[in-house]
Amino acid sequence: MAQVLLKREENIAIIRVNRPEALNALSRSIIDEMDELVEEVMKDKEIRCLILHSEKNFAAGADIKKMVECNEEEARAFLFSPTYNKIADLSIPVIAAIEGYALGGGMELAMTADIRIAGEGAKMGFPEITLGIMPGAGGTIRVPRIIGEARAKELIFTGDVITAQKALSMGLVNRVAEDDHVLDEAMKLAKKLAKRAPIAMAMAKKTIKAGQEEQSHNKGIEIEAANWAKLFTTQDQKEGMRAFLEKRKPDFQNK
Ligand code: CO8
Repeated sequence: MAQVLLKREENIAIIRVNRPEALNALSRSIIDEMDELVEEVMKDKEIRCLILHSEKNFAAGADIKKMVECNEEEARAFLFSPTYNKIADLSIPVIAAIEGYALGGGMELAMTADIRIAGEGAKMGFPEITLGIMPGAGGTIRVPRIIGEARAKELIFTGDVITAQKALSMGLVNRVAEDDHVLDEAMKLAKKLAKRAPIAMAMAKKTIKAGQEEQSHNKGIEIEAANWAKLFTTQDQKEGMRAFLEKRKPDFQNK
């Protein structure tokens, strides 16, 4: 059974994670499947807009069960950034339609989109710090760029999970919609964008990115990947993730 689905509605594509039993937590194999679908979208010149949307929960982060016993090298290999960068670099506009939980690596996926629409009941954040790690899929670079350094630090340092309204006030999402209408809102916007001049759209997207200093972004991604994986040499990472899986509070020892 496919863990990631690609749906087409006229010239709009929708990519969906399909792992409801784990709130769409993202594993290596899910990201590999997603990568193939993103490649398909890239090749299909008819597609004018991509929507990232999963039923009920956008994604409750990277799979903690798969990461808990990782060493530094394995954590390095777990990286999602190449696929996330591919999505962010698509020449067509990308909209994230966020329902339910969008946490950690799930929220980092939403940050690859150009525009985010959240349902009223969505819960978003970067809880990595509560697990003894930090964001590792572009979050340390994209979040400060999108909402500013101080707000990004507050979210990443506290690990707080915030409401859609709070996310809107921080600029983390563009709009809030009724829970049942998130995808409709995203489709409405996608249809509007699909009517705009595609070459100008691609050029505008590329130019905005260039203005955000591409080189330092790539350097940032490299540093993030190395430091993220280094955290898997700490006892606190094991404690944080084991505590989550054992459903208890972590006891961090600064080791
Ligand atoms: N990984 C694995 N399993 C998960 C995850 C996850 N991230 N989130 C939820 N699940 C599983 C639960 O273990 C549970 O499974 P089971 O029924 O087998 O026990 C099932 O989904 C349902 O979850 P809950 O029973 O916990 O549901 P609740 O409604 O009580 O709670 C929460 C929902 C609050 C979302 C809770 O599940 C939670 O806190 N999940 C973890 C959220 C989190 O910490 N996410 C960040 C993970 S770390 C990360 O994303 C790092 C990103 C770095 C990216 C770079 C990668 C290379």
